[in-house]
Amino acid sequence: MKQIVLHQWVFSPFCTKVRKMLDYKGIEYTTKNYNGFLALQTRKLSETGKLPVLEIDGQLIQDSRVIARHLDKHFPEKPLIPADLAMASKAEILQDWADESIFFYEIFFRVKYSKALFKVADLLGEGRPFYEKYLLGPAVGYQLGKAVKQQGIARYSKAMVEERFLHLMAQVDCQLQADPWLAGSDPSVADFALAGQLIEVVRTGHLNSQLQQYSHLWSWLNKMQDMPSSEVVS
Ligand SMILES: N[C@@H](CCC(=O)N[C@@H](CS)C(=O)NCC(=O)O)C(=O)O
Repeated sequence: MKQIVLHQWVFSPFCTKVRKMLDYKGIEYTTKNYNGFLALQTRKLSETGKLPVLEIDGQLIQDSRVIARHLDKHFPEKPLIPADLAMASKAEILQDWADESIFFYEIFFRVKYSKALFKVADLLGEGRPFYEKYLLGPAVGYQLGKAVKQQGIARYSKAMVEERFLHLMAQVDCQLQADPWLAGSDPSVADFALAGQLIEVVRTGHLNSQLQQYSHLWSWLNKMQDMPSSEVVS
């Protein structure tokens, strides 16, 4: 059997996306967390230093999209990219939207709500000497703040960003009223990419009561969250 290790941060939407894809396919894996100062070691895993990185029998694969394609090639059951070409293109376009646009809403909410930032600092400090979270928490907040400023979303007010985000979620709710999954009759990269982001927005917490009103979206997200895990915990 292949030895599969997911190098991750539990609060990274892209790492959640990969965990869920592995779970969906029923592929057994272990995880390695890079909390606290261990984050410095991610530079050795890939040229960007970003996570997730999936290690399969010693081979390191970076980027959740490349990982999805690799998984489909080597574990073809339950494809993440639909076989139907029209559905495959829809899935890939929605994946890109979730990864490159919704991601910035998710970061915005984290940065603008101090409770959300404290939650991330707590998760970042798990299993590490207590002072690491106090040193790294503000650094992460600063980096994320810089990212949303550069991308542009941080120039808008909280109220405006929330309204835009909820408007988009209403559109997704309409889609999910018509079809159970975002692209085709089964979960695809579109579902995993969006769920990865939204699970973190839900962790942030301040929009949960509004999100719950989108009943199709909310029950779809619950299905994604409740997917049985195939992680092997030693
Ligand atoms: N396109 C990448 C994005 C990965 C990504 O941005 N990961 C973030 C964590 S959410 C990261 O590693 N940030 C640390 C850094 O940029 O140094 C993917 O899909 O895997």
